[in-house]
Amino acid sequence: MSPDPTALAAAFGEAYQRDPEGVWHAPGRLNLIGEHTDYNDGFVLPFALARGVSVAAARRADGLLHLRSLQAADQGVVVPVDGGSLEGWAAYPAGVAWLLREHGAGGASLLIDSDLPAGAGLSSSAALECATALALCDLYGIEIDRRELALLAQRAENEHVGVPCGIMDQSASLLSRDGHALLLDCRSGLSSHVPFDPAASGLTVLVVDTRAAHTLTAGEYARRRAECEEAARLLGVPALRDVKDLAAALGSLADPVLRRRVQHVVTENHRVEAAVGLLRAGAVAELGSMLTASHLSLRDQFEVSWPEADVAVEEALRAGARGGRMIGGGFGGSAIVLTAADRAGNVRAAIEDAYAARSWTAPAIFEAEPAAGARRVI
Ligand code: GAF
Repeated sequence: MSPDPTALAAAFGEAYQRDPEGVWHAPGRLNLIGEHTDYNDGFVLPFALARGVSVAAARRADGLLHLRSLQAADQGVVVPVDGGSLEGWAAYPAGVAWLLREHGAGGASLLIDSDLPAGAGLSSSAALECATALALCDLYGIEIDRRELALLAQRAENEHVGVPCGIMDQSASLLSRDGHALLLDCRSGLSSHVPFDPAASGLTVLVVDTRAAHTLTAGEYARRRAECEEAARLLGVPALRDVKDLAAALGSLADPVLRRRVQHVVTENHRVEAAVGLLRAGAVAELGSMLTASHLSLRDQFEVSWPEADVAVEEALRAGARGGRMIGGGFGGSAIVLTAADRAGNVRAAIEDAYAARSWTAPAIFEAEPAAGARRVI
């Protein structure tokens, strides 16, 4: 999947009465493991989805940025490329354009299309930032390596949207490779591609959009970040990634909340390491218990899970899945389940039945395979 680039180019023609100079696509991401570790200088293991955000674009000579989206009910916005402030969806592409101005980007008309559900915790925001960034770099001949571009997109979200997100989502969108998960060291920025082909092992990854919409602007994400920073300060380390002796660290912290946060981050980094070992050894099915351990830690220690995710994981396990967990920032969004392919139908039905029995909105469940990172498509 992914939005049809030819249809998007045609829609651009109608919207702006001219042809676009190109169409760029950036995928959403699914994080296999390594949650709430990125802003602790730790490790993450996401992969790119086939779904994402596409941007048709053309330069403008008048120094303006015209932003329209096929998903937005509004008529779009027009802002100077020199800077400004915006709210809502347009702040993401505008923030990127404003930062790229320093590198030589000028005005542009953009038409955006997406096949990622917004608020599902699949990084539609990062995909929008990254597709915009690639489009403007190509249009204006700006050469920035993708690691730097990920940092710029993250900065756009931090400074112009006000979300203190880490570097995982933008990195996954820009650096991922088809058939691989991306192992990223969020401190050094070094990354490697780890082969991940669940189908070859008779397995399927199900994404369960729990339809409980999350929003990172809600204070809890920022609060978790602040708690982690406070714990690192009390422990005398630059970041929680540097905690080497977990028992000693837990023993020295008086606050039970901070102890739980540290416990999650330190063990989650270990789980990423272990997961990479399993993938490299071809033991993909064994990943399941690692996912479930991550979920329990996110639920009980980091306290960011939500009832629909807990039920999805519990029901999936009851129906024979290998493992599952919530993904993303938490408090809504999606969960993932790793299951034998021939059990996927049962797992899916078990989750749907459990939601129906609670009169919850039906979940949207789809299969995911590691797809390619952001690229020009026309
Ligand atoms: C969100 C953030 F944007 C990421 O940077 C990361 O912190 C994630 O939550 C939690 O792992 O997706």
